[in-house]
Order: sequence, then C-alpha cells, then structure tokens
Amino acid sequence: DGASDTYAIQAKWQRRWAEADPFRAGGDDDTRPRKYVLGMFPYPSGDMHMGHAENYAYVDTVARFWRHRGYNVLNPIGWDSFGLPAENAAIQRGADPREWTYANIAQQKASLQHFGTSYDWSRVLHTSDPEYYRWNQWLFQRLYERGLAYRKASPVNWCPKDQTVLANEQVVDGRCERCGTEVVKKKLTQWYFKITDYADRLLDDLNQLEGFWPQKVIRMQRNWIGRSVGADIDFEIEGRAEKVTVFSTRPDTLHGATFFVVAPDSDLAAELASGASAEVRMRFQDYLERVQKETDIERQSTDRPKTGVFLDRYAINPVNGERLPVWAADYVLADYGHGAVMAVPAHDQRDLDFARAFDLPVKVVVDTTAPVTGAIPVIELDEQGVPIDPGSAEPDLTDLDPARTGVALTGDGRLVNSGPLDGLSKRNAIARVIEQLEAAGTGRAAKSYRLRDWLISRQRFWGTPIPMVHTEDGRIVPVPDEELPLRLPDAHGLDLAPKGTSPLGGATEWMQTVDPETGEPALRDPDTMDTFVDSSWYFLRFLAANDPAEAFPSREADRWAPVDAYIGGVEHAILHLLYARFITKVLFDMGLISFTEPFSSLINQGMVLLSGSKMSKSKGNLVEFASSMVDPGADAVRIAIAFAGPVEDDIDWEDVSTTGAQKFLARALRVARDVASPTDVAWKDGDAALRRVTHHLWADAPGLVEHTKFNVVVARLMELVNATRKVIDSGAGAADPAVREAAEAIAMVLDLFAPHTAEEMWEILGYEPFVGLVPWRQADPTLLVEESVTAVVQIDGKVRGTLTVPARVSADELEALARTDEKVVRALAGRAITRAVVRAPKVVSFTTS
Ligand code: ANZ
Repeated sequence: DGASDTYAIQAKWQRRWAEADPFRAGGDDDTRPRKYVLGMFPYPSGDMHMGHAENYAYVDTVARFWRHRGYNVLNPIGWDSFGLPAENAAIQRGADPREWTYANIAQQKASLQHFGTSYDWSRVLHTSDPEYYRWNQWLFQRLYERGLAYRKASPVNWCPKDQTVLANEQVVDGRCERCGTEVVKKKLTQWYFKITDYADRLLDDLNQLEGFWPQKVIRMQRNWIGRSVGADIDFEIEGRAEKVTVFSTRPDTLHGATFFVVAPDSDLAAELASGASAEVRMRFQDYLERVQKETDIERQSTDRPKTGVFLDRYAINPVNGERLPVWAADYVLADYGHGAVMAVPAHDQRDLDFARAFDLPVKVVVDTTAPVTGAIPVIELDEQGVPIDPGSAEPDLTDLDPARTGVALTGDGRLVNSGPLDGLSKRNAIARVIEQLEAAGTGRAAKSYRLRDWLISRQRFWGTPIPMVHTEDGRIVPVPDEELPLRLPDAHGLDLAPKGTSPLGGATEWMQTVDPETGEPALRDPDTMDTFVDSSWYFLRFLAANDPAEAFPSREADRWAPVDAYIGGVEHAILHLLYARFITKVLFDMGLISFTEPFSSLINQGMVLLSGSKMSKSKGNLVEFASSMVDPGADAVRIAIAFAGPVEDDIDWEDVSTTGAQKFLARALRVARDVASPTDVAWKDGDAALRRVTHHLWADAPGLVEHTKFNVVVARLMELVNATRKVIDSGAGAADPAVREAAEAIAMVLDLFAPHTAEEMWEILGYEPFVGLVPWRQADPTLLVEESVTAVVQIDGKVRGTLTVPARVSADELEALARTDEKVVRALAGRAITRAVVRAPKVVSFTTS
C-alpha cells in the first residue's frame, strides 16, 4: 500500500545516499562553477519544530537547484551548540550541559537525515567542540592585537533572571531577548569588541546588498547603526576649566539655543551639581535616583511630561556669548553623542516641550515659511562674510510661534535672527556655521551613531573561555596561541546556578595559571564569550571544518566565499548578521579574505504558525519536526511546505495538507510506472500539447526557483502530472514519447522538493542514480510559442470589447491589458473602475461607480 511504499522508498534512498555520499562538495579538481548555499545553523535545544523543517527544506531546494544547473555546490551543516539553554537544562535536571547538548545534536542530525537533505556531511562542526572554539580564542587575540577587543567599566544591560550581562542587541523593548525579564543597568568591567570603528563601513556597504537582501533587513540594519551627521560644538561652562562638547544635527540653529541640558546620569551632571548649593545638590540627587529606575525607552518617549533640575550653572554660546542655563533632564541620554545638548526649543520638539514646562525662552532662527527650493536668491556677502540685504522685510512668524502653538518648526527654511547666517537655507547654514566653528576652534563636523560597542563577556559556563590572564600586579596578558584551545573545565562539581559571577570562578584549579611573560602565579578570566562570537564566522570554518592548523585557509575562502545564498529567519535581521558582517570586515583588514560582505544574498523565510500564533514550547502548540514526518513521510511534508505559499510569507500549519501532497506524489510515481516507451524514444513524435507543458516548465522553472517562487514550481509540477495522466488515459496512451519526456521532467524538477520520490521515479524510468546530480534540460523554443485565446471585457455587465491574449496570461496581466485597451477606455468615458473581477484568460469584468 501507499504508506509502506513511502517508507520503503524513503529508507532505500537514504541508505543509497549515505553509501555513495553524492552531495559532497567537489574538490580542487572540480572545474564546475561554484555555489555556496547555507542555512542558518541550528541551535540544539531539544528536537526541531516545523520552523526548522521549513528552513532546511528551502535550503535543500536551493542546493539541489544549483547542482541541477551544473554547479559544484557546497551545502554544509553544523550546530551552534554553546549557550544558555544547555546550561539552564543542566541546572534544572542536574545533567551535564555537554551531554544534553550532544544528545540533542544526535537527534537533530537524525531528523535532518530523515528529511532527505543533501548536505556535505564531511564538514559537520559543533561550536562547543574545542576544535572549533579554539578559533574563537584565536580570533579574540587577533582583535585584541588590533585594539578591537578591550575592557572597560561602563553601565551595562543586566538580566536579573539570567544573572548575566546582555549586548544592546539582546535587549528588546527593554527586556531580555531570551527570558523577557526587564533589563536593569549595572556598572561592570567587561570585554567589548569595537564594532563602532566599523560603523561607517557597516552602513555604507549595505548599498551593495540592495536588491540581494530583503529590504526590511537592510532598513533594520541602517536604523540600528543609526548614523547622524552634524557637528560637535564646544561650550564653555562658567567656573569650569574644560569646555563641554555637544553633538547636534542642526548646528544651523546655534543662535537659537536658549538653554543647555546634560544627562542626569552622566559624570558631567554629577560634577556640575557637586559645585552647586546644598539645595540644588539635594534636588539633583533625588532626581537622579528617580531617573536611574527608568528605561531608555521611557526616557525617550515623547508623550511623558518633561522633568528636570536646574543646576544653577551657565554655559556660554560660542557664537554670541549668550549665557544658557544648564539643566539636568532625563530626555538627554548619557551614552549618546556626548551626553549633553544645546537646547533649541523653537526647532526641536523635545526641547520645546521642556521649555514650555519650565518657562524657558523660545527663539525662532529659521523662517520655515520662506521658500528654499526653486530659484534660490544669490546672497552677496561683504568682506566679513555678512550677507548684504538678506532679502525681504522681517517675516511674520506670529502664527507659527512655537512658544504659543507648542509645535516646533523642524522644517527647512531661511535663517533669521542669526547674524551672519541670516538668509541662508538650512543646508548652506549648516555648512557655513561649521566653517565658522572650525575657524574659531570651537567646533567641527561630526557624526554620531546609535550603534554601541559589542559587549562580549558573559557570566556563564557553557561558552568559549576568554583567553586572557590577570597577573598579580594587575596586567592583563593574552594566553599564547600555542596554548590554545584553552579548554572549559569539567562541569561536574561546579555550581552553575546564576549568581552574578561566572561559574568558572569556582573552578579553583582551572582558575590558577601563570603569567605567560614572567611565570609568576596569575588567574584566568572567569567569563565566557557571547555565543554570537561563535556564529560570526562559522561560515568560514565550514570551508575546512577539520583543519587542525588554521581557522580557515584563505585559499578555500577565495574558492567558496562569500556565501551565495544564506537562508534563515528574519529574527536574525540585526544581531547575527551585523556581527558576521563586522567580523568579515576585520578578517578582510587582516588580509585573510578578499571580500567584505559575508552573505551575497539573503533569503528570509516566514514563520510557521499554528492556529495563527507562533509555535512555541511554552504555548504547547509545537509540531515537532521528527513526528511530523512519521505519517506522511518526508517528501509529503516538504511538498506541503513548498506549496503552502511564498517563501517569505507565514504558513499556518493548520491550513497545510500533507494528505494532498501524498496523493500528488503517488500520482507522480504512477506516471513513471506507466511509461511504456524506451529511454531512447524520439520525443519529437510525442503529443504536441503535452510537450508544450513540459517545455514551458523547463523554460520557467529556473527563474521561478531563483526568485524563490517554490509554490509556483510545485503548482506547475502538479499541472504537468495531470496533463501527462490525461494523455496516458485518454490520448495516445502510455507509449506516447511525450509521456516519457514529461515523466523525466517531473522527476528532475520534483527532486527539488521530494527527492526520495524523484530518485525512485528516475530509477523506474530506467536510469542510474542519482537524479539529484542530473543537469536539467533546456526548453525547445519552438515549443514555447504561445497559443492565443480571446478574452472578453465587460463593463457593468455589458460586453464592451475583446482582446487576443496568450493562453497563459496571468490575471494581473490580463487586467492591465483590459484597462489600457482603446475600446474599453472609450466605453468607460472617464468613469472610474470601482471593482475588477478577472478570470484569466477568458473574462475581465469591470464595475464603475
Ligand atoms: C540642537 C538641535 C536643534 C537638535 C534642532 C535637533 C534639532 P539624532 O538624529 O537622533 O542623532 N541630542 C544629542 N545628544 C543627545 C543625547 N545624548 N540625548 C538626547 N538627545 C541628544 O539626534 C541628534 C540630536 O539629538 C542633536 O541635535 C541633539 O539635539 C539631540 F532644531 O542639537 B540637536
């Protein structure tokens, strides 16, 4: 029966693939062009669910496609096997994180093999193997040598539940990305990677990914890096020797500054307050305590009433000597720009809200009613650079006065009340004021970024030990390369429970070492690395996963990398992709690779939902990968996934039918079994209509796969199976050469989605394995000539025109043709179409208002 057929076929081909290893990437002697196809590697927490199934099905489709197109394909698999879940499971169950991790890996590996994936299994890597994490340590040392790994004391994100620090990227809406606990700030000394040195390149290089990465991901990366362009301006503070610098994107508004604000939690605020009266000091202390309990999100919210404390100090505006009262207010953040701002309430909404709350002056310096585009008046300057006759009479801005309306004038316009800048547009004024500041030595062009350095220390056990030694006299010395890997100690006997300090600190023997330079006793660093370090370069390790001498040979990187198609979930839109891009640029600067972007194209698949909500263990709505395959078999699950909709859309597993997929596969198999002509039959003698369907598939499938329209390819396969069946049952019969031609095409293309069935068909059709390695055929252009049909166009129920269109016209195309047809346009006589119903290729029906 069908089911046992399915199991037998599945087991047979999995055995043959395991024996012959046909999908191993070709070596040096392979002259085919190369493609590197990669799925984001799995994390071994329990068994996988349908989200994984979807991801690895798509990866396999892409890998198989390029093999059929004549490429030498590298499609490796490995495990991202360090991290918190293993440690938490260990704490809960008293199990060793190592045992838990490797047992899960074994289970996941079996699931992937049962799925019929075509990996190169000779390159498997696990990031928790010393053979892998040794190279994380090597990478750390290289970054350290280049000044890109450094230690600093700074307020960090702290998860009170996981008892560890988090990178900025791991804080989502003020909460721990993993457990959802509200994150607090804690001042700690930690290791950082200096990703901010690469901010400009990380931003600018996104341009080259335009069109190859999803637009949404590019936008998210741009926003995350958040580059602002403007000026740094130095302000004198009365009674303070050193000047204070502020960053502003609107230095053109400098003449409109009416007060000055510092972040309450900055060192500067504390220092300024300490010089003030006892009363100010007290009010500042109270305020600071309140602010320290707020999240950054709350502080930046625009609809909270503004709060602050006057520090009884004054800053001096460098362009006009005006005295500006200095306030501490929470809407200024300590770690953006320089933690201080010049406040221009007329042109900045936050400053205006604050000015209105505390009754501070508002001074308009940009006339936003004045035109800036079109014919720009030429402004003549006198010897001092002051414009002669800046234009018309004083503008009347009373209607727009921000002090009354509460609306800041943020638009472009012409400068007023700004001395030498009067009459200039915003852009020209910015350029001019920067020139003036630079000449006076009180300011300069500057950029500011939202991006922060990457905090990589973690106070957890199951990660890569940081390869640094702390000497008795307070030096920090790298562990020499020859001593790597610095292995994790045995977890037995260690207290892994979160307690705010690293469990490794309790490994007394392990902690004891010697200063590599002097031989004196020293201590190891008890922290481990963020596991995002592991995944920031793993795609390179696959190129020589078993190489004991190098992280990766440059020669292999030249051959294979960057990755041609990277496939995974959009949840990695920022963190992982940003870190991988950063490390790639560092390795490029080290001269180890010759490319600067790791992933030439990126495919994000949608999520698999159940009854409309995301599958998760906690909701109890998880469909497990392994059990999903038991009944219908791997091929039916894969067909069902591919057919469920466009790759980037979410799939609701509720709506997915594996029964329909099983029936389709049985029909395809039966077509192959029915073929009654020999392999050398002359196709050209076959049924012309069926041949056309086959050749249209050959013509269209490559483009459809390249544009990840897998669901359309499956639909076209179904169409071809049906057309073939028709000829077998009612046409020239099973001996028609077109039936064989179609059956062979079905096997070759079906291999993308249902490889076991495809191999079986191929064998039944009289060929040697493996269909997975067979080059696809070319369409015969003479068979692609379109048949045409007549379509009628109705307007409000009456036939108003006819069109001659290709029989395969799409609904969209047909509607567009109808809308632009001369007769139809005339019949519409200018009336708007309110509804269009299209049944391609025959009818278009318009309703007008
Ligand atoms: C004066 C000014 C006038 C500003 C004006 C804006 C409009 P983005 O675009 O986000 O980079 N700023 C600078 N440092 C800040 C900090 N630590 N916390 C809060 N705000 C800060 O914003 C840059 C602008 O945000 C800067 O330009 C500064 O206000 C403010 F009509 O300077 B501006």
